[in-house]
Amino acid sequence: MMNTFLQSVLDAYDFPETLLGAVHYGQGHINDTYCVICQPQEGDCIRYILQGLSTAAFPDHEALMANFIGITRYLREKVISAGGDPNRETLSLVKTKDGKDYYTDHSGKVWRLMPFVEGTDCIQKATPELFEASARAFGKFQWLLQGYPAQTLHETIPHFHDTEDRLRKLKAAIAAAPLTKTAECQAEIDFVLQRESDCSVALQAMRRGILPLRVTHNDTKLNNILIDRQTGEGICVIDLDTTMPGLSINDFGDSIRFGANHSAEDEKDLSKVNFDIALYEVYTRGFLEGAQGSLTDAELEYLPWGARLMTLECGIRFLTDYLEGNHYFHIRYPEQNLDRCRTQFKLVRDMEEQFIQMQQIVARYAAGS
Ligand code: ADP
Ligand code: GN1
Ligand code: MG
Repeated sequence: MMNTFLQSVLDAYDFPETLLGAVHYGQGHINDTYCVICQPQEGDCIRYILQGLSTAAFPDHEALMANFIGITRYLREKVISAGGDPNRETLSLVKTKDGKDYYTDHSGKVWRLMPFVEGTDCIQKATPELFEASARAFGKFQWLLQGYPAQTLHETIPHFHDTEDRLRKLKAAIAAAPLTKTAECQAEIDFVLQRESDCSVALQAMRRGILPLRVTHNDTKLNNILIDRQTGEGICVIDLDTTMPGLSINDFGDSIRFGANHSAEDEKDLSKVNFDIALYEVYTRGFLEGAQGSLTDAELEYLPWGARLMTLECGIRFLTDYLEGNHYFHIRYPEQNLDRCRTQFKLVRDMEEQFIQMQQIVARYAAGS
């Protein structure tokens, strides 16, 4: 049985096939994602992804969808001219009955419908081969968007990877939270306060003109890429909602944060949470291959900082959300954001200890690229 609000969203679309139903889908933390299943008269069922955009995360849905349309159109052309399959190698939208790109429900929430990219896997943990494939795809994504008119992109979440601002927001959350809650998180709060100056490393380099702004994805988790089941290549980069001007080192870094370890993001047993430098190495190799020489020497030099900073920043964000009552990230239980924060800080510690090796690895592959 489909609930009535979902039915009313689906009523906005014309499905040529018989609509069987819609089920919750995927492991994203932000949008409300459903898989819609339809049965044609003959042949296999046809699937779609239906997403209700998060109102907590995205203040301006129109701007977000304008970015989505611009980027996917651009990528489509690039894929076609490279002889690829545009229906598998980039996302697209299904129009509503009245010809619109998305549907706005009575509460103002925006919904979009996309063809499901079939024959792919979306994974949470990778083998070294698949991790390297995802790195090639994210590196290539950045390379493909080099010529995109960045000035036409909207900033869908202001200050998204502004780590200094994330720190300020954490401090405000600490000040506003009940004492019992801040006491519970004292070790994590101290961890951040000892690293205040780190929060400025990439931003200062950007302000000084050392690191260039590029069109970047900004949310390069392994589960934001679809891997072709036949070839094992990262075929389609998804979750384009934060694609906007940013730093290349953050795209590199966020993938390392999520993928260069063997535990879940919310693992409670921290003895299982360990940064895996061998995975870091294969990712570095793949990312540089995908970026095809487009990174400057300074960007290469700062890549290891990207990993440390994205991991620290993400931990700060989980902690802030926990202190503020979990209004941003989807959770399954009340302490999940605190558990997530703790894994991030454990990984930061590991990266700090192995930072010289991380720099040496980048230098080795940069010299070979
Ligand atoms: P969130 O912002 O909540 O992470 P995503 O856009 O990443 O939302 O979508 C959540 C999940 O839905 C993805 O991790 C993936 O499993 C799945 N997904 C999204 N779009 C598609 C698609 N077009 N085809 C197949 N799976 C998809
Ligand atoms: C969110 O949307 P999703 O689940 O792919 C978040 C990222 C965080 C990540 C942590 C728009 O990613 O910034 O790094 O959770 N996305 C947004 O897992 O805030
Ligand atoms: Mg996602």
